Amino acid sequence: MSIPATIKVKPGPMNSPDALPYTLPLLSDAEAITRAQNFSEHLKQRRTCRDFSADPVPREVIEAAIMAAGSAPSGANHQPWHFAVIETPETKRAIREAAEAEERRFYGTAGDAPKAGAEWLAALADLGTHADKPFLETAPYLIVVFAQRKGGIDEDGETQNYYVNESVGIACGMLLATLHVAGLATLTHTPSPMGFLRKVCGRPEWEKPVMIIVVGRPSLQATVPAHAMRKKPLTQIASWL
Ligand code: IYR
Repeated sequence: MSIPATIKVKPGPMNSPDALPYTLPLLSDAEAITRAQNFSEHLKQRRTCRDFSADPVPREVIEAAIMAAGSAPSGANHQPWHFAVIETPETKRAIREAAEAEERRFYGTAGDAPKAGAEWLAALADLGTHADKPFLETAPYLIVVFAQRKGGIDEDGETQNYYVNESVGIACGMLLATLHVAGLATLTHTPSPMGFLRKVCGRPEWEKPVMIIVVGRPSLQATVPAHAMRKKPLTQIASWL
């Protein structure tokens, strides 16, 4: 394959005075299609995993995935996220205990009526989830994702942030994609409510915990619910106008 030419874009009048040229490799249509299809096929193999092995994974993979997440687009480029990486057994245990206590209230296995409505519980029946979350202790890493309501780019805790949910959502997608490319299994876990994570991770009150991303290798017994394999076709998720 020949080395792709590059397009150089001249800083134009719409750009800031210190704008830098933006270049991308110029791919043939065939190459662009192949790359997009291959990447799509690869990403489609990602499954949510709920049964992790205790095998360690390299810290460098986690670091690279967080750097990928940190390169996500964000409102005013304020990068309104923080990733707390949990690796010690004590902190994992603290998170598991607090999360399971909330989940027992959610599923109604704590004695009281479930906090989740009947429709929600019925929707989860397809996935077979329940209040026990052993993976929070088994998996080698938990990444707790925080959204910063304020902080700006210099994290002074004062400046307003913008499109925080959207920005953090995109960053989480890039984190998951990078971990998948590295051959690791992930689970987006959202105990509700999850305010306890702020305290466990020592984060300030203006940060909102968004999710726990559990990272590791699937256990040898790991399975995927058939329901999770059902993905909507292109015709259902896209329209062309
Ligand atoms: N947080 C609970 C419930 C749960 C909710 C949704 I929506 C899911 O897609 C999966 C689980 C739990 O983790 O079990």
